[in-house]
Amino acid sequence: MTAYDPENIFAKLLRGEIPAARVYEDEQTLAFMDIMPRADGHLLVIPKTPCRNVLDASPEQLAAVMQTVQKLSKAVIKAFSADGVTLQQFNEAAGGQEVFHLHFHILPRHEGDKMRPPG
Ligand code: D5M
Repeated sequence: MTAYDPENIFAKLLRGEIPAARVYEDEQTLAFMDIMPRADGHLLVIPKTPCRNVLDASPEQLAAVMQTVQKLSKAVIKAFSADGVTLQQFNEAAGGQEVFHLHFHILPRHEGDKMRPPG
């Protein structure tokens, strides 16, 4: 697997080199609004430590990120009066990954809605 690139955009965001609409932070994870939202309230959750994707993640990184994903999934359902959430996560270019720092998408969903296409 390709090595972690510390110049990826989420690494820059973690270092404060580029802005982000941060919505949640704890010792191990950060969550912010997706810049190309496919649903209102579309969030991304990332570990604060270097990690390319799920294939590269330690059990501790996975546990921390998933705990934040669960917490924020419940929070966005409340905040957006949603009926559920879609979680998305991509690994390597062939798997649809574009930013090579582990991240989970949280997309609030409403009964009968259609998720907007990327872009
Ligand atoms: O796609 C990467 C996702 O990350 C995509 O939904 C856009 C989002 N993105 C890219 N740059 C930013 C910044 N600067 N802030 C917030 N969101 C961003 P994936 O296919 O999941 O790797």
